Amino acid sequence: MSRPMPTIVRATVTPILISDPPLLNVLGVHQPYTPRSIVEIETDTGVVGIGETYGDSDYLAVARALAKTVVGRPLTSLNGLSDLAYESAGLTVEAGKEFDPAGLRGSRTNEKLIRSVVSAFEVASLDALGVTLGLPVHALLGGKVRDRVDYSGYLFYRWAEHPVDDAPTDTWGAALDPEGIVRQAQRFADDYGFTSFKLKGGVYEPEQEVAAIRALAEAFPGYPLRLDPNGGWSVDAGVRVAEELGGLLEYLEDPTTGIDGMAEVRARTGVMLATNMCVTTFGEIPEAFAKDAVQVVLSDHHYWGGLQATRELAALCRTHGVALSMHSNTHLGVSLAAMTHVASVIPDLEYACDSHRPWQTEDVITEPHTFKGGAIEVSDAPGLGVTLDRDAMAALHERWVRLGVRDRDDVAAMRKADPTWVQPPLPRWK
Ligand code: GKR
Ligand code: MG
Repeated sequence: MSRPMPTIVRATVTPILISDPPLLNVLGVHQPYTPRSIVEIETDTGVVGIGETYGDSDYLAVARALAKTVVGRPLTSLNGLSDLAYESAGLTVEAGKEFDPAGLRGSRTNEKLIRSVVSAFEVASLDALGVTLGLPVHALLGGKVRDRVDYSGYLFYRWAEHPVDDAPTDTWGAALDPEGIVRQAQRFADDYGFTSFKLKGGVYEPEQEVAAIRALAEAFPGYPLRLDPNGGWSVDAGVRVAEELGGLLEYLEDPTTGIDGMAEVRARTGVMLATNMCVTTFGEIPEAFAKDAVQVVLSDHHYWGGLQATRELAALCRTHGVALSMHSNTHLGVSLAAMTHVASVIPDLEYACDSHRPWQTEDVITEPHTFKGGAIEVSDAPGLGVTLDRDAMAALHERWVRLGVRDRDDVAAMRKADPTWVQPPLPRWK
């Protein structure tokens, strides 16, 4: 006799603000606090699952609308979540197709917005389902093929402190030149055991960032290295860097914007190119793959629509001989747990995934993950294997209420240090 499906009796979305260091990128600098959303799904059997996603106002509005409409649905109705999200938010796929070339996450479309929100509801549902069945999330996705998932140390040019009062502080100090970047990498290697590094670029003239990569290669011989200016270079600058660094880089990430620009850098240099900007939705795949614009897709399970969608993406990539790895944005342990589960089930994951998590000093789970040997162990506990720390979440929510920061805005944050700062038009560096 089949058992009744658990039904969703409550869904809540809690916006939080998490502290963030002054990390620099092509647009500006991270704010002292950045928004995230925590989703909880409770079943009629009293099980609560959790998910996490972007927390900016447009995401939050869609998440709140979806939270109202999932109540009463079977926990396992995951394939209908996307249609429900469009309907409850009053959005359509066709509308909102705008390309924001300066956005660090590529196109901003309704589809991506919806998928990013759905991802947190899908993860929360899988967490609840796993707890109900006594199975880890990776088992619900077909089972892990590895026990540990490798992450790469994510290096940033940064200031020692935010240029505003009452901002969070940390002990990392400034990193504004090759020596500073090598020092940062050394601490990452010592504290977390990372054995590959990615440098966020687009901050200085490409030649200066080339010098930082050379310094890393010298300090960490044989370590895979990556450089990501978030589309901040012209095609010619991308070609120049690729030619100068070719042999030292595992891959070059989004040297320039757009499929055609990426395809040209690839055609002129043969260097491996990765992206979390020019291919961020399924619709962008056919043209990008046909033009050989991308050799590694950096999936972000949030904006691809969840863990099942990430597996679909992995299958598509495999079919076309394109590799898959993972992108990251500022996030906490719920997202890291979800990333680790899905990364554990993808057979051909050849590249260490990105994670901002080492930069975060706060979390909403009771036992934040620790990177050992640069990796996170895949949990076999039921569900995601993490427990929500309600007091911590309440404190971060209270901060969201009190400070009124609703969106991440790296340009506005930079203006606090330089009142003349405006969003740099891309390419920032020719
Ligand atoms: O955190 O500044 C940052 C990054 O630039 C982030 O926003 C990007 O989305 O990490 C991301 C990337 O790989 O492009
Ligand atoms: Mg990137």
